[in-house]
Amino acid sequence: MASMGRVIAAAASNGVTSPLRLVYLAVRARAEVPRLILEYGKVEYVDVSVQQQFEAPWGKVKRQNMVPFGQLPVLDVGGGELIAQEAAIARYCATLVPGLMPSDSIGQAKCDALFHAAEELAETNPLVNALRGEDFERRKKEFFDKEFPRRLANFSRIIAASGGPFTRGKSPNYADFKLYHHLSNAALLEPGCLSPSPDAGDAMTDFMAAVENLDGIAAYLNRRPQVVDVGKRPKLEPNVCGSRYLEG
Ligand SMILES: N[C@@H](CCC(=O)N[C@@H](CS)C(=O)NCC(=O)O)C(=O)O
Repeated sequence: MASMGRVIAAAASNGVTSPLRLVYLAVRARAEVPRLILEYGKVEYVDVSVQQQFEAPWGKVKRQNMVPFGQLPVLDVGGGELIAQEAAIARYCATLVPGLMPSDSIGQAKCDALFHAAEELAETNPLVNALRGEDFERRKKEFFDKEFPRRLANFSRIIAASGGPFTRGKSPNYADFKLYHHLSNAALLEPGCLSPSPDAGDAMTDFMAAVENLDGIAAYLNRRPQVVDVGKRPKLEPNVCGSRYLEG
């Protein structure tokens, strides 16, 4: 990655120079990918709760259409201008980090395809953060029996064909953080699910290690809240949205 100083990511389009504000809930789900990208890029941002951003509870924010689609996360890129939808937020964040987004449109489309293919592993979000009891067990079994193996096989093949360790070869692209997030959720649910196998070889373990060793990522992973009591009463410990609160 080219620039390693901590960057105040002005939203280039509107010239605002305040740190980005990532607004989300205390779960390890749809804000995690933008967060990983910003941490890797050393882009200045703050994690804020709904109450901190809007000075109102979620119910009111949603009812009064204070966020574009009645959903979180949203990213305040300056002066209250909001970007919604995880994919759009992640893509925007990636444009702030040298090297994560190819400059040509075909390369960009290929990264987008990887991102959206990894979205097909998004069942890991509710499984890790929300589901409980029988519902958890049933959906977990369905996911690991029907969805996970074929999707993992595709990614293993793609990584191996690229020469690895990332999905497009030697350096990471923005979709790698999406894939990493869902695979690390999967490994929380089913330890060993990424282990080397005759089908997949060691592409996935190498991929995970390569992301974890990226500058900025290891420190963030050590610092972020842990998910506890998965499948029973899942929650983050400490129960904060993001990890910046832990610093001060
Ligand atoms: N397609 C959206 C999905 C966002 C989404 O489902 N957000 C959930 C939290 S993870 C939400 O806002 N739930 C609260 C609600 O709908 O009231 C994205 O990718 O950002």
